[in-house]
Amino acid sequence: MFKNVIVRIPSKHVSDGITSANEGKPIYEKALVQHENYVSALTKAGVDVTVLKPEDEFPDSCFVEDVALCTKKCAIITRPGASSRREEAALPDMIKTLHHFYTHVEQIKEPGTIEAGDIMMVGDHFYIGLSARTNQEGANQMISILEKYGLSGETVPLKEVLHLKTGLAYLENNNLLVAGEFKNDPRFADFNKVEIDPDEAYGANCIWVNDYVLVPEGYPKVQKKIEALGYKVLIVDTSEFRKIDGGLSCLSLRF
Ligand code: CIR
Repeated sequence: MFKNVIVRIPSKHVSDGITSANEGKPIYEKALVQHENYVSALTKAGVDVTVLKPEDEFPDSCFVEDVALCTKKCAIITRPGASSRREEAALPDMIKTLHHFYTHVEQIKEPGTIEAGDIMMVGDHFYIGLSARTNQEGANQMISILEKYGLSGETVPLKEVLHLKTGLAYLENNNLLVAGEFKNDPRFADFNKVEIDPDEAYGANCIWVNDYVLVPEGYPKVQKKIEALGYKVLIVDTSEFRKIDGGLSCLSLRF
């Protein structure tokens, strides 16, 4: 069960977020409304949501998932690989909030880089994508920290997607949404794999929150597959975040 979630209100300059998508720029006012609806869906799923104030000078700062890993035992502040995002991990209100919830707060150090969108938690084990943002050194540091707390980790090289969780979502109960390059990855062979079609690949970025799964709006096949597993689905429109490569998981820390 998750009890707590941390989010950050989008920056006024969210339209300047890093992107590889060709879908135009996010509209700030619309992003704000979508973010409010996201918080409402999380609240409905029974978690307490801590809403951090906007940090206008960081266009991508609403994607708080990337700046920390929140485990059962400790929080780990990351060191983002994107240079424009590096200082997001040092924002004082985020650090203060993590210390409020955790006795143990660790930190990834130079030359390690890691963004926690590359980390998927499955119980006490953590899959860590090696991506353009997360390097081997960052993954090694993360695994050492996890092991210090009786947790474990392993790396997964990425070829196509931005972050590991762009193409994978663990929905608990051994259920794993898999898209694209992960469909035949032997590391995930023992999961109950729910394959996402290429035309709905973005829809693989869902989040499990207690009895609910939040699913992005506009992915009916993904929605049906998740409902067929017995989950209660909450649909959230993320169109503005999609324009800058963001999705449901990126917008929160859940623990
Ligand atoms: C970035 O490129 O860093 C942002 N525009 C999107 C971050 C998405 N975060 C995530 O997948 N965890």
